[in-house]
Amino acid sequence: MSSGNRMERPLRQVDPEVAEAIDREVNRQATGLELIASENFVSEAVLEAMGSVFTNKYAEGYPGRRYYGGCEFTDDVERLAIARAKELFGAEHANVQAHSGSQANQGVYFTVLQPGDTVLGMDLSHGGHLTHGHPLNISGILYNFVAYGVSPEDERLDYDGLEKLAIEHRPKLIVCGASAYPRIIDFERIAAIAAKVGAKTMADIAHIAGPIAAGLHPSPVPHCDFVTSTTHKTLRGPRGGLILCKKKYRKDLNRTVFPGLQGGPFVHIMAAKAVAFREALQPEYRVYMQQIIDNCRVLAERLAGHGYRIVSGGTDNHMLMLDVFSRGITGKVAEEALEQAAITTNKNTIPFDKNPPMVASGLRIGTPAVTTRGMGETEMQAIADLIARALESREDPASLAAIRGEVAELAGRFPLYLSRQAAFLSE
Ligand code: DSN
Repeated sequence: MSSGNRMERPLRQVDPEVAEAIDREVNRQATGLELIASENFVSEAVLEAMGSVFTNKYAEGYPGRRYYGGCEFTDDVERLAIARAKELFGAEHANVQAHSGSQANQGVYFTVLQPGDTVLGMDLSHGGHLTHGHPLNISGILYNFVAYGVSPEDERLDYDGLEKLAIEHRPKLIVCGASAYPRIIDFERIAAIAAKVGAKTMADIAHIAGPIAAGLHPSPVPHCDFVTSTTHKTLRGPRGGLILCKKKYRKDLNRTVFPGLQGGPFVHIMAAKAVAFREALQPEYRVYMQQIIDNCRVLAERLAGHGYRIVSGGTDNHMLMLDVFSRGITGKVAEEALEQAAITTNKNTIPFDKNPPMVASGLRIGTPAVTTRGMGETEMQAIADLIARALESREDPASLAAIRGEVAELAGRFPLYLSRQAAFLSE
């Protein structure tokens, strides 16, 4: 067999097992309700760029200064991604090479911190992120993170408490941003606290990058030294990281990402980031962002109507935190029951949780993915009703199976990746 033939055989022939797993995943995504707040469905254009021949290319370095030949088209896509990221967020500099959000955060830490330095970060159990100082993460292992959190009264960020901790500990860096916090974050106020104590600031906007890009959440870019993000959540791009910063940090930051932390960039992913940023620059994207926020508010109100406590009393963004333990159900049991009904969520600790993280008292629920499918407020009410029924029926497999059928019917009215489903459905 010639190498040409080998190259052109379809996945289904080369590796039927992986092909089948992909088919089944296409089907799972299409027939269920995806409510994980950090997930979304990318466009065919983003998928095409990710699956392009740029995956073959080594390109250590930055546009115009590479350690490999043949980088002229790589330079084109990286320059496009950088220019679009800067335009989208009004940033002075963008590094689009970070492989992930975690590496984007490390990129900032390694640029401005020395091991042992003191940093303030939001408590993971109050909605922060693993990479903001958890003792088992490299951030918590290398640096002396001190946690701030939300106030017990209203479950909103306790800015006065944060300021007290900043004055007491004189951190070198204040990290803000969250992965399970449904309210507006006052980045300007946090930057003012940092300025008072001579700390630098890093805002991790992985979750709310979309609302910020659309002007629907105050931006940290004018106020913070560094802004990090993933590109695959509300931004609806490929799985990857992004770092924005002031011009004065450009050289140090770029040197930290490469050669400090990473080798060759994922050129196919940078190409897909460029496509996603272009999509996010279109007027329709702002409409989409407004809809995920509106949808989330409706979902929260309807779930509250079913007797569930919503952490902090509501939501300002794309996610809500549902206190299922207020109805005697653990997050773990709730997640598993909903999964049987093809409603995908994740258990999550809520502030001052009495249950451990693998059990948890809450569910984190987000609307980016279902909104991408075109669902609106009517569907959110139906989804809240389905969630409430599934939780009521958590010990009744037959009822959960019936709800699963209703979920498939609802999902079927908002088709997803139709051309990719064909192979599976024709079997
Ligand atoms: N795992 C992501 C999330 O679900 O929020 C954050 O890294």
